[in-house]
Amino acid sequence: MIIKSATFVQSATKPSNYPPEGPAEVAFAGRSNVGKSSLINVLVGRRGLVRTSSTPGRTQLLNFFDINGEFSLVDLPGYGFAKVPLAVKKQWGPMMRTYLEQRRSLRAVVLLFDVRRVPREEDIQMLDWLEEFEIPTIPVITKVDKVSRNRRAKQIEPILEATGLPRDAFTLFSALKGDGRDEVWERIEDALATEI
Ligand SMILES: Nc1nc2c(ncn2[C@@H]2O[C@H](COP(=O)(O)OP(=O)(O)O)[C@@H](O)[C@H]2O)c(=O)[nH]1
Ligand SMILES: [Mg+2]
Repeated sequence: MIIKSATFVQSATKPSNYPPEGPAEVAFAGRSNVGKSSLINVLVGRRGLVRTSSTPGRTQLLNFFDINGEFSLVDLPGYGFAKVPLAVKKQWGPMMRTYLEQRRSLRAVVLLFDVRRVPREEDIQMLDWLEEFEIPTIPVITKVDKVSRNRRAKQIEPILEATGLPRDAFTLFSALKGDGRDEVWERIEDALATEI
């Protein structure tokens, strides 16, 4: 993928604020701090395009980015951030479900798992919704640089167990080292090219 332009379009919480339906879209989901924004920045090769480690308030929005004027990437609100007020936490489920159910341009969701963490309820909830709405899923295990190569197989066992997905469903990724970048792009390009 050659990136000619990557620009922030707008933030939204509800469909009336989404950009108009049109270009094919791929969204990124996962708990707060799992590395969604870092993954997007590495993919497009723009370190500052998406704010990383931003305040919880800002992360509770859908952030739409235009790439090459050809397709969109969407940074979805994270979950599991301790400092988010309860009222905001309660909005996460409906906000996510609404987007997944209504967004016709959506071609796939990249779902991120931290190599060091056991998946939580919301991760499984996301997988269930993606299945319910028949949205192709690209599961990615991030921060693999935090675990030595010979411990990785053991380390990801709880993720395989909790998700019920086979090892080869996952792409291993590191924003720090760039591992997995090409593989994630390939999977995104396949999804963008597929009519659903
Ligand atoms: N070592 C390492 N740190 C990462 C990686 N991806 C993200 N991080 C760090 O994890 C923190 C959260 O990342 P961010 O992209 O903001 O997560 P988000 O909340 O899911 O968007 C930041 O401090 C990142 O620098 C990775 O692959 N390896
Ligand atoms: Mg983020």
